[in-house]
Amino acid sequence: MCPLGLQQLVLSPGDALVVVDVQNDFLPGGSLAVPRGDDVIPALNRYLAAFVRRELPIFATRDWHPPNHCSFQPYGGPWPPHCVAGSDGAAFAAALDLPASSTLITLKGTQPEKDAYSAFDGTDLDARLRGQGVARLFVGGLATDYCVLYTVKDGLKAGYTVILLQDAVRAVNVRPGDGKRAEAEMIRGGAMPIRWEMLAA
Ligand code: VGL
Ligand code: ZN
Repeated sequence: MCPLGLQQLVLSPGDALVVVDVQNDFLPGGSLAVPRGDDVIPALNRYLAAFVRRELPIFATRDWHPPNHCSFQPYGGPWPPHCVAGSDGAAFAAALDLPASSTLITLKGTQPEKDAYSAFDGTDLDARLRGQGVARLFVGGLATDYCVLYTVKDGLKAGYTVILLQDAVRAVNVRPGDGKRAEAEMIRGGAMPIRWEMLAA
C-alpha cells in the first residue's frame, strides 16, 4: 500500500508494454511534430526498464507509410508527409531505450489507399499479443488523440485490459483540447489511467 492507502499496480506475467509511434517525425523538428512529444521519452524509458527487469514483452509500433499515402496532404489527406517507410523520420527516437534484441515491432499504415491509426488495424498485433499470453496492455507514446486513442479503443474492443500511461503520452491538439477529450474517451471506454507513481516498484 502507498501512503494514501491506494492500491498500487503490480506488474505480472500477462502484461505487455505497447509503445506507440515514438518516431522522429513526431518529435520537435519532425515533419509532423507533436508539441512536447519528446517528453514521452524519459517517461517511457522508466516503464521500459521496469518491463525489461521483469522480462515482460515490449511491443513498439511504427507509422510506416508509402511515399504516396492517402493521409498525406498532396494525396488529399490531412497531414504533411511523415514517417515514410525507411526514412530517418520514420526511425524510432534515438533516446528511446527499446531493447534491441527483444522489442516486437509492428508496422502500420503501410497501404497507400488505407488510413490506419490503430496498431491493430491491418496488422498481426492481436495474434502476436495472444501468442505471448498477453491480457493487459500498458499503452504510451504518440499521439494521444490519434494512434494512441485508436489503439487503446481497439485493444479494449479485442478484450484486453488497457492501462493508459498518462505521463507518457502527448497530443497533436489540432483543435485545442483534443488530447484531453481523447483521454476522457479512453477512460470512459474502460482504460485505466495511471502515472509512474502508481506502479509498485
Ligand atoms: C499519427 C497522425 C498521423 C499518430 C500518425 O501516430 O498518432 N498521427 N499519423
Ligand atoms: Zn501517419
